[in-house]
Formats: sequence, C-alpha cells, structure tokens
Amino acid sequence: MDRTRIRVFFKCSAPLIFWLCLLSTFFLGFFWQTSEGHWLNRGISILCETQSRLSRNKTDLLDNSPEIELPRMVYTKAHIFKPLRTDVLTVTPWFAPIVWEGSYNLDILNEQFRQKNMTVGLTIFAIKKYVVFLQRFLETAETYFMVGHRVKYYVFTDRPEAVPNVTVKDGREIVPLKVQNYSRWQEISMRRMEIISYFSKQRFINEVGFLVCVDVDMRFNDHVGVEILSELFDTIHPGFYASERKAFTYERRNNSKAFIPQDEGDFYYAGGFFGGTVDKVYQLTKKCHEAIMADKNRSMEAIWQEESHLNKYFVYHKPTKILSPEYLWDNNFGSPQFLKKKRFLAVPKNHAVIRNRRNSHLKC
Ligand code: 4GW
Ligand code: MN
Repeated sequence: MDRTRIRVFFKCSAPLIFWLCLLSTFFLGFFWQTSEGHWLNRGISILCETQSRLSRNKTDLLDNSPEIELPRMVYTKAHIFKPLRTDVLTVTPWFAPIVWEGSYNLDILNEQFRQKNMTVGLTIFAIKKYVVFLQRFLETAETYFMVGHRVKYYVFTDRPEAVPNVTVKDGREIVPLKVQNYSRWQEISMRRMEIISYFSKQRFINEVGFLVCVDVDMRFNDHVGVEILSELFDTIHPGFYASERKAFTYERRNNSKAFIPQDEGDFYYAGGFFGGTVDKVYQLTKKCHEAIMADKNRSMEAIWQEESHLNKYFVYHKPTKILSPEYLWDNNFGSPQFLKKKRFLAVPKNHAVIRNRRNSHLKC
C-alpha cells in the first residue's frame, strides 16, 4: 500500500533533511569553538596546555642544557688506519667501548668529566672479618682511584667503629654506613644488591652522579679513572675473557631466574666491579634483588649468587661500556701479553682465617 507514499515522502523531504544536517553541523562546530565551558572542550584544552607546557620545558632544556667546551688541547690525533689496539676487541657489536690501556685519551675524558661537576660514589661492603681489607683498599684508592675528582666512599659494615681512619684528599670523604650482617656468606654477598638499590633511592641519587660498586678484598695497583664511567658498565671476568659461551659459568638450571640458555650471552661479567649512573644502577640492583628473592621463595640459589643474576641482567640490558680485565685481575691468572696494566688486583685471602666456609673458586 504505502510503499509509494513512503517513497514520495522521502523524495519530498530529502532536501529538507540535507539542509537540516548541514545546519546542525554548522551550529555544532560553532559551539565547539566558542563554548569554553563544554566538558569535552575543557578536556581538550587541558591536554593541549600540558602538551605545550611539556614542549616549553623541552625548549627550556634546549637553551639551558649545560655546554661542555674543551679548552685548546694538543695531542696526537687518531688515525683511521692506525687502530689504537690491534690485539684486542675495543668495541662491542652494540657499540659499547671496551676499555683497554692505550685505547683512550685521559686528558680529554678528564676535562669533559670535570666540567660535569659530579661526584663519584664508590660502594664497598666490609662485613664481619672483611673489615681487615679496608685499610689497604682505601689507601690504594686514594693513590689510584678517580685522582683529581670528588669521591664518596660508602663503606657498608656491621662494625662502623672498625672502619680505619684513612686520610683522604680534598673533595673526598669516607662515609661509614651501618648494615646488619647475615650468618650465611652467600647472603652477605647477595644482599649487596638490595642494599645498593635501597641506598640509591634514599641517598645516592641526591649525592653522586655515578656509582662504582666493587669487592673489598682488592687493592688498586694502577690508574682507575673517569674512563670507566658510563650509564651502565661491568668488567669482563679475568677467568673467562677468551672463553666460548658454553664455558661461561652462567646459571644453567632453567627454574632459576638467573637462567641463561646455551646460545645466549656476550661475556662473562664479574660481580666484583660494576657501576653506572645512579638511576641505571638502581634499576639493575633492584631487578637482581627481586630475582634473587623470587629464587629464594622457590628454595633456589643461583650458582654464583648475585653474579649469576648480574650476568642474566646484562644479556637483556646491554652495558654501555665494558671494562677489560685490567680493571679486575687476579695474579692467579698470570700476566698475559695483552694485559698492559693490572689496575685493580685481588688480595690473596687466607681462606682459613678470613672465611667461615667457601670452596676456593675463581669468582671475582
Ligand atoms: C665465606 O666464608 C665468605 S665470607 C665469603 C664471602 C664473605 C664475605 C663477603 C664476608 O664475610 N664479608 C663481606 O663483607 N663480604 C663482601 O662480599 C665483601 O665486600 C667481598 O668482597 C664481597 C664478595 O665476597 P668475596 O670477595 O669473598 O667473593 P669472591 O671470592 O668471589 O671475590
Ligand atoms: Mn672478592
């Protein structure tokens, strides 16, 4: 019946509908532009404002970012066909430098760092009998570590009264920090991750630009300076610098958080010398501590404790700089040709006296 009627109706009213739509679009657009109070409009303007404030901050940064301008310096220039070291790898495939003697110009690096006006924090743990290492550690650090720069030695110990009174140069300071001791040595070693992450947030972030975290049973034997600093760095373990992956003593049990499969990993990194900017060290130590606790909850302990977790972390967070074994050597490994300097050396331990129980191994 009504099909024709309906068709006629639509035919007649089509232009009307068209004009109605056009008009409403126009009015909607008008109110969109003018009505300040509209909730959608308010939302949009807040968004725009935040955006412009953000980009204003970025622009401010452009104008106020500190400039590092070197003075006139005279030195032998680098030459494309004369690599500074031909016997060792000096850069990783992800373009992180590997620091070897002869591969850097310390004057340039020192000048750049000085202009940043930063302090370096060095963390060491001397718990229970390990306080005996402090004297020599601190004395040799004063001779070789970050000479000419500001340093804070953060000494974590259960016996602050046993921290020796070593005289330090201007701009340098020894800060004893009391921590509890743990009965198991593995716990002492692993809890360093928890303590460093906690103090990074509570204190280090406000006091230093970089953190260097090392073992205390060591002595400085040659220059260790700003050439080591970068966002995130670690040292190649002196026992594995030439090893194939399969020989790395990574955690191989796949139910541990530190598990690394046979076909992954770049280097075997030492747990006894790592560091970086405070934010990066915080992320690393926090994540390693969480992984250690997750293992603990399943009654697991990684084969080389925190060193295993550190190695796992570096598989997926590549270090931005790597220190050659010059920076962590043990004379038990001899004196190979490529090793031009032994900058930081393991102090032989009288295991019977200093330790409660630990099989002699080559973890650094
Ligand atoms: C076995 O009886 C022990 S005790 C193994 C480590 C112990 C220990 C370690 C300790 O009693 N007190 C202490 O402060 N530590 C800290 O952990 C100290 O900073 C030490 O350098 C670090 C790692 O232990 P380590 O140097 O003995 O480990 P390795 O032999 O792998 O360098
Ligand atoms: Mn050690």
